Parts: sequence; C-alpha cells; structure tokens
Amino acid sequence: MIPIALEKNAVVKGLCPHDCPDTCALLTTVEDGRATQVQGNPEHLHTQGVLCTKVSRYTERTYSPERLTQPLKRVGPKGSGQFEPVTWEQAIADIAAQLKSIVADNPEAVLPYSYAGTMGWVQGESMASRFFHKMGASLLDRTICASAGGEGLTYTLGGKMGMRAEFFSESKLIVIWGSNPISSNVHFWRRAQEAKRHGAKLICIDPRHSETAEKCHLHLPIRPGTDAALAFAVMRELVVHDWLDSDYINRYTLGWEALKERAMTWTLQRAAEVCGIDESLIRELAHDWGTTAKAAIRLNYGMQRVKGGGNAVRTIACLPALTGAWRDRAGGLLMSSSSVFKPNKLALHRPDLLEARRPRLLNMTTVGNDLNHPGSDAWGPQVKALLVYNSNPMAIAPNSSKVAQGFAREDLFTVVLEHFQTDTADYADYVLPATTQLEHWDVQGSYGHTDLLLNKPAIAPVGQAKPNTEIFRLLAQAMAYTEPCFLEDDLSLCRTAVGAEVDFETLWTQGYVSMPMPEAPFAEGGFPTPSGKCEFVSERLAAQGLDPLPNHVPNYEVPAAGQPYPLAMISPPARNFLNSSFVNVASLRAIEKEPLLEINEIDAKERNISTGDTVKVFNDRGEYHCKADVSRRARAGVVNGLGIWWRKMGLNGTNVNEVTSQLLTDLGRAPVFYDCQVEVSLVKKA
Ligand SMILES: Nc1nc2c(c(=O)[nH]1)N[C@H]1C(S)=C(S)[C@@H](COP(=O)(O)OP(=O)(O)OC[C@H]3O[C@@H](n4cnc5c(=O)[nH]c(N)nc54)[C@H](O)[C@@H]3O)O[C@H]1N2
Ligand SMILES: Nc1nc2c(c(=O)[nH]1)N[C@H]1C(S)=C(S)[C@@H](COP(=O)(O)OP(=O)(O)OC[C@H]3O[C@@H](n4cnc5c(=O)[nH]c(N)nc54)[C@H](O)[C@@H]3O)O[C@H]1N2
Ligand code: SF4
Ligand SMILES: [Mo]
Repeated sequence: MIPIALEKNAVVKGLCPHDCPDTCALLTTVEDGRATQVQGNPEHLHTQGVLCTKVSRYTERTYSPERLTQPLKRVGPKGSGQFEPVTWEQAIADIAAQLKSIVADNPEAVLPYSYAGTMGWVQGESMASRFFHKMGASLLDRTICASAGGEGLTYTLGGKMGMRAEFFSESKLIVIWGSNPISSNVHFWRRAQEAKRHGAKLICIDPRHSETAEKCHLHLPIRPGTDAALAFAVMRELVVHDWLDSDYINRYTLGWEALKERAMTWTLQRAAEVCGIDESLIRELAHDWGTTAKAAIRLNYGMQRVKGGGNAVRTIACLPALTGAWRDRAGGLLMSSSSVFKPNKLALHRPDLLEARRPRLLNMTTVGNDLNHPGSDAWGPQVKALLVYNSNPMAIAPNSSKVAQGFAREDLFTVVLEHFQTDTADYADYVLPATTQLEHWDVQGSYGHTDLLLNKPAIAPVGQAKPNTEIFRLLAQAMAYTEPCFLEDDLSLCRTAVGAEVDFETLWTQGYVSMPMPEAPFAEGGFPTPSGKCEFVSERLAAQGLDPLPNHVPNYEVPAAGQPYPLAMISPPARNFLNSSFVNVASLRAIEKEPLLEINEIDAKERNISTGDTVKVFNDRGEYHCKADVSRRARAGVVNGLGIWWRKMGLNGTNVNEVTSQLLTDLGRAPVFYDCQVEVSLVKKA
C-alpha cells in the first residue's frame, strides 16, 4: 500500500532501519525504477555522508537472487526447508483459518515473536500490535538486547538518555566501556577519533582486545561480568584522592553516604583480583576519570549480557555525578538516547483493543523453554501458533537446541515474515515475503542520537513482497477484524507514530528533524527520576524487595576448581554482520570467511590448538564447531565466539547460541549471552 507514486529516476531520502545506534540518513539513487546506489546523506549531522560496509552494499541485499519473492507453504518435514509457492490469497486464507480455530479455544495460545530486524515504528509494531491486541494473543516481553542495561540506567538516571553524541568530539577523556564502536557504532568512533586528534585520551574496557581496544591509549581486559567491581574501585580512588565534586553530589544526587560505604570495600587489590587485571590499570583509569575535565563514558550493551548486567550499568552510571562530569556538554555518559523521543504507542499499537483482557506476557529470551511448555493452569495454554517477523530466533535466541526442539513441534503452527530463507524460516508452515527499507514507508528515532527520520519507498516491492503492515492488514481482514484502524495506510501510520508535535513538513522535505534537547542535560541536575536526582539509592528498587544500592553481582557461571568448563565465552558480533542479518550477503560473508573462535595462546597451547584448526566449543547445553584463531584478541581464560552465523552456514549446523543459556539478568529479564562457561577441544588439524 503506497499512497504516493514512485519516481522512475530520483534520489530518495530514507533511513537505515537496522539495529544500530547510528540510525543513518540514506540517499537511494533510482535509475529507471531500479535502486543503483545507497549512500549516506552528507547533510545529516550524524551520518556525515558515510555508511558502514554492510549498508553501502544494500542493493546487493535487496536484489539478491535469494530474496523471498512469493509466499511459500511447507511440503516437507519441519525444518527441512522444503516449500512450494502459493498465492497470497491462499496463504492468507489458510493462515486465518488456522488462527481462527486456535483463537476459538484460547487466543493466548498464539504468540507473536519479533524484534529489531527493522527498528522502524511502522514496519515494527504498528499494524502487528493492533492485530495481536484485537486477537487477545499472548504478549511478548522484548528483552533480547537491552532491557538489563535499560533498567539499570533508568533506575539511576531516570531514563534512557545522556550526553549528545556530537559533543564527544570535544571530550578530553573518552572511556569506551563494553562497546566496540569500530564495528557497531562507527559514527561515534569518528567522533572519538576527532577528540583524539585534539588530544583526548581514549580508554577501552573490554575482555576482548577488540578492533577498538587496539586503537585506544589504554585497554583494561577485564573478565566478563566484572564491570561493577571495577567501577567501585574507581569510586574508592575518587574518595581516597579527593577527586569528588562535593557540590554536585550534595545538590543533585541521592544516597552518597551509603554508596560510599559500599565503594570503600573495593580496594584496588580486591577489584584487580575479581577483574583479573593489574592494579595499575585501575589506578590509571581512576586517576584519569578523577582529574580530567570533559570526561565522558560511552557505555554500551556489551557489558550487560551477564547475570549482574543491570547492576553493572547502575554502578557505572554513578561515576559522572561523583566528579560533576555532567556539568560540561562534553562530559557525562551515553548509553542510549531512546527516551528522548518516544513514538505515540497508544495510537500506534492500540492496546485499547484488548478491552478488559490482560493476556500473559512471555519472555522472548526463554522462547526455547516456552515452546516446549505443555501448558498448565498457572502458566496458561501451550503455545500453538507462532508468528515471527523482524527476527530470527533460531539463530539469535539462547540455548538453541531447546529453541530448535520447540520449532520442530509438528503441532506448532508457525508463520515467518522474512526477506530471506533464514534458519527460522526453514521451520515455518508458511513463509511470507516482506519488503525491505527501499520498498516501504517508515519513521523512527535513534538510540545513539536524538534525531527523528522518515523513510520514503524508493522502488516498487521486489517480486510479490509486501510490507509487514500490509500483511497484517490482510490477515486482519481475513479474521474479520473490522475496526477502521486496520485500514490505516502506512504514510498515515508514520504521522500517527510521531504525533502532532513533530514538524512533519520538515521531516518530509529534509528527511530528518532534530529533537529539542539541552546541550548538557544534567548540568544542573534535573534527572527524570522520582527524586529529580541521580539516584545512587533507589526507593523503587527497595519497594520491590531488591537491593536499593548498586552492587557487584557475580556471573552465574564462573570457573571453579573441578568444574568441567574452565573457559568463559563471550560472543560479540562479527564486524560485517548485524546480528544474524547480512550473513547471507555473499560479499560480506567473504570478508568474515568462517565462524571463528578467538583463543589466547596459553589456552590454545594447553589444548594443542593452532590457527585454522577446527575446534569444538561445548558444555552441557550443546556443542558448536568452528575455526580457531589463536590471537591476542582473546585474554587468557576467555574465548570469543564471534556471532551470529546462520546455523545452516556453520560447520556442524549450529552456532554460538548452542552453548548459551536461558538464565536471566538481575534487572530487566534479559539474556546472559556473555555469562557462559565452555570447554574447547580440537576436532581436526588445519
Ligand atoms: N557491525 C555490527 N554492528 C552492530 C551489531 C552487529 O551485530 N554488527 N549489533 C547491533 C546491536 S543489536 C547492538 S545491541 C549494538 C551493540 O553495540 P555494543 O554494545 O557497542 O556492542 P558490541 O560491538 O557487541 O560490543 C560489545 C563489546 O563488549 C565486550 N564485552 C563482552 N562482555 C563484556 C563484559 O562483561 N564487560 C565489558 N566491559 N565488555 C564486554 C565485547 O567483547 C565487545 O567488544 O550494536 C549494534 N551494531
Ligand atoms: N550469542 C549471542 N546472541 C545474540 C547476541 C550476541 O551478542 N551474542 N546479540 C543479541 C542482540 S543484541 C540482539 S538485538 C538480537 C537480535 O536478534 P534479531 O532482532 O532477531 O536480529 P537479526 O538476527 O538481525 O534478525 C532480524 C531478521 O529480521 C529480518 N527483517 C529485517 N527487516 C525486516 C522487515 O522489514 N520485515 C520482516 N518481516 N523481516 C525483516 C531480517 O531479514 C533478519 O532475518 O540477537 C541477540 N543474540
Ligand atoms: S547499520 Fe548503522 S552504521 Fe550502518 S548504515 Fe545502518 S545505521 Fe548506519
Ligand atoms: Mo541488540
């Protein structure tokens, strides 16, 4: 449904919808109805005319011969990937008939499963939410990425907001904490480089000697899940050396005496032992943080994928207030800016369609267990239908063998809306071809800057692909949902999403608008917490029976004497993939070559492993085969299994998530991908 005619030859303004903090403004060149080039808009402050390697190849992905171009119906056993084409009419009618019979029994037996394949507010959860709300389907708790850190940040600062990305260029100290921006936040890295040219010191805190760590002045290769211990030791040094801004603390923070008492138990020696690094590194970090004006932290989600992830973010988020770093626009902290502008969810998602019903909430992180649950009075009905869009759970959810077992259930009816025949699509009863960003309308904000962007379609849908919105419109019609909201077109949904206060004219002509936000948001306090202060102590946590102060919460899985799995595994993204997206783009896969496990020389030698050997990574949950890279990117005791390969492109049909667990974080009910002990053994010499 495209209400505006497409031009045959044009440069069309759009936005990159991928799950990336940069949210670039795109310019797509269309020649004779075909997109020939996708470039960054040079006028957009945060894009600066530059895209990452992945999206500069967007036409290759869009016109890939592997694009799904027609609806498919399963003809072979589940997971075999055997399908035959059907018409849209038949697919929609069959799906609606199946859903009707399940819904008649209990609508909560239907589960939507979606995440951020597109972060667009329209192709994300607009028509889809309306559809599931009207149905009364189970609700999905979307926790797979950021909810531990998001909650941690919100308890301390009051919301997902912080420094403005552009002012990192002026900082004199940038601590890059749990993030590899060269790979995952490349436009921020350009800012950090600019600051470095003007004399800033860059410090990286990451168990992996990442591409970014390599280019910083100082690297603290801490053990996974020990960030809070490090932050407490920094606090103690700030106290001991009197590097505190007492005026800021007195005016704008809550609970310093209690926090100080806890911090004072973290001597350099204690933290160095827990973190597995030299005391001198902690001393240098604390000295720099305590004595540099314009000191900034770029905190990111890599460090909150462990049991104590929420508390780690709470602890680190205290540091800028202690030194008054927030007073300067080039000081403070940025983790996410997504609270600065939120879509109008009531109008877009229409939760009112639920009326008096309050369906259960199922956590997307535990989909492996949930699909295998037989149902009970307390838990609710067994899941009988699963509708997947904007996500590839077979590859990205933890504990894959459980996920695969669930998806393989013959009595589970599965529909997958996709661009490609992913691992998840292989298990579908129906696969429905979806449009890409070049083919549909959308609008969205960003979690790395504070602009709002509009995406106009540049080309007609490839093959018979349809936007997610249109697919849910057709399903609503077939289910006889007659509310007018199921007829709203995509451009109108864009307007609904942003609401009346946004200047849509500017969005339309320029492609983006900047949201008003102070240059230094917490220079004079004004934290959006209940107390209006930076809350070291949280009444809201106390009311839930939780520790009101941040703490170091050790990992679930730690190396211990006699324990069979001595190596900690983290699985950060490979640079040229975006989660499991782009793995099937030939030119990008050619750069990444094969699934890799980075392993330190010491650990490799003990196991007779050399670079290029095929190795097995395993624990009680499963095993995963890949190629070894004996590398200084891995510290002793920690292996890095770069993600997230499609299972079917892996060496033994599995990927890293074969060994990760379904345990949850301290706050936010999120996954603990990087809290995972394994053993590694040689399979075959190179
Ligand atoms: N190219 C590319 N870009 C991406 C993505 C991608 O897959 N590929 N994914 C996107 C998504 S979904 C997200 S959420 C963001 C994530 O963005 P970031 O949070 O910046 O994530 P990563 O690049 O994964 O960096 C995480 C870093 O944290 C490190 N790390 C792991 N465990 C710990 C720990 O316990 N403590 C500390 N201090 N560090 C730790 C890892 O080694 C890794 O280098 O990036 C987005 N951008
Ligand atoms: N081991 C391990 N696992 C991880 C992580 C890790 O670091 N390590 N990272 C986690 C993180 S941070 C995240 S965010 C999740 C990401 O998990 P997902 O959000 O599932 O991300 P992707 O793997 O990129 O899969 C998105 C899918 O959506 C499809 N898609 C894109 N646009 C559209 C559209 O417009 N319509 C439809 N119908 N489909 C579309 C893409 O083709 C792609 O297959 O993975 C998590 N899993
Ligand atoms: S993935 Fe990130 S860096 Fe690449 S184009 Fe999209 S928003 Fe920009
Ligand atoms: Mo993510």
